[in-house]
Amino acid sequence: MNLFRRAALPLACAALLPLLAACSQGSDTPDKSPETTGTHATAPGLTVSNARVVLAPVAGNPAAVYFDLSYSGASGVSLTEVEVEGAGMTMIHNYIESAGQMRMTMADSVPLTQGAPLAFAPGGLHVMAMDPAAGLKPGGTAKVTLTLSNGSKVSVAAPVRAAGEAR
Ligand SMILES: [Cu+2]
Repeated sequence: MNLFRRAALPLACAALLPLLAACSQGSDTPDKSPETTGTHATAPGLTVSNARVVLAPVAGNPAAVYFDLSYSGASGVSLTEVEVEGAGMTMIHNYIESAGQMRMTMADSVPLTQGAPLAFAPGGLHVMAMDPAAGLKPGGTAKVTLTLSNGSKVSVAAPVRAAGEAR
């Protein structure tokens, strides 16, 4: 992703969904440092890594969930749900470019393709978790469970970060 898009995306998101503060935070570069890597786990063909939950600046506002996926399983499988223990309803969001503008959209499911890693990251695919409980605190961990269209599930322990921390 080039610098222009990285800088522009949070603005577009903030304009569209002003209440979803998790979308409107800064445009810092995703953190790849090893100490922030989420617990690795595998389902048939699916590897989840670098999972993290980023809280909103205002307590109780939606949190954002990011992770990296790689897939080597059967074709025709998609990611259909991501649950966060201690939070309410979740939604998978993405950004699409429409008439030269980036818009945040709902993604009901995300197809998994062999050999095509997917990054859920700021400015792109992400999960929003409504109503995070007070028990989700920076420095803690949250159980994040991914469900695939074939019924398999994988859970990872994702570090919880404050709004201002590296995402
Ligand atoms: Cu969003």
